[in-house]
Amino acid sequence: MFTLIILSLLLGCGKEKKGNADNELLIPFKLKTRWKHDIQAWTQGLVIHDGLLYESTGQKGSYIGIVDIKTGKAGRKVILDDKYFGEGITILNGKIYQLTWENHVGFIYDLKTFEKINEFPYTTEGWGITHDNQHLIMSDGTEKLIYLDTATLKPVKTVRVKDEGGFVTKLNELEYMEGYILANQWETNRILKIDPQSGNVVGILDLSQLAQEAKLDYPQADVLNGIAYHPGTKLLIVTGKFWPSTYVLQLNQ
Ligand SMILES: [Ca+2]
Repeated sequence: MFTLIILSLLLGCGKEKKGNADNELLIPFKLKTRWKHDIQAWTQGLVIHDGLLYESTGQKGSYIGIVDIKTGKAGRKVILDDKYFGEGITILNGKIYQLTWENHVGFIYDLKTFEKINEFPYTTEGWGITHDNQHLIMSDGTEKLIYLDTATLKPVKTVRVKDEGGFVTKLNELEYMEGYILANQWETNRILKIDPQSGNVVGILDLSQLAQEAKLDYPQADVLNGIAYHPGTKLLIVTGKFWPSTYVLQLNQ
């Protein structure tokens, strides 16, 4: 009996501690405005570059497009062949890098012309991608952030993301923000702020309210996905798969 009591106390304490730790990490934010989002867009990646919003999508007819924030529709597009399932994108040195999910190949496009200029292989699945100006950084659905050399496009380093409960898996869409990496954890309403030196989760953005609103506005709205950071205004732009809105947030951190 005594053992049971001790055990339940220990378990209870552990649970409470984890909950409090999560609360301490919560990043407060203010919703600045809403933009339209295409309810047919199965969002995989989101990027702001030179004042333009780029979105990549998955499923059949996966594309990369420049989004008109008044309509949510992508105007100029590059559409993948149906055998490819598109995933995240990032823009570096005049090029767009795009991952595919289970095809083990990434594509590189000229940013101005949208013409495909190269491909690169990888052995893992492809999920999210961003960069820190030195390396491309990709996720593969596990706890790993895989750093790629921009010249060889080969992995040079792996950071494993963890919180006090252990490794944090299902890292999906990524965004680099002021020395940290933001990662949406697939099938949750959370965006994690990660210290890339240690792999530690140092902040949590809980976007449950936005996900609820998206579902109320459009019941077919799926999971949170899509993070873009605008360094000039320090605003964060987020959306989700089939969400009717894209949200512009100011983080208080
Ligand atoms: Ca992104």
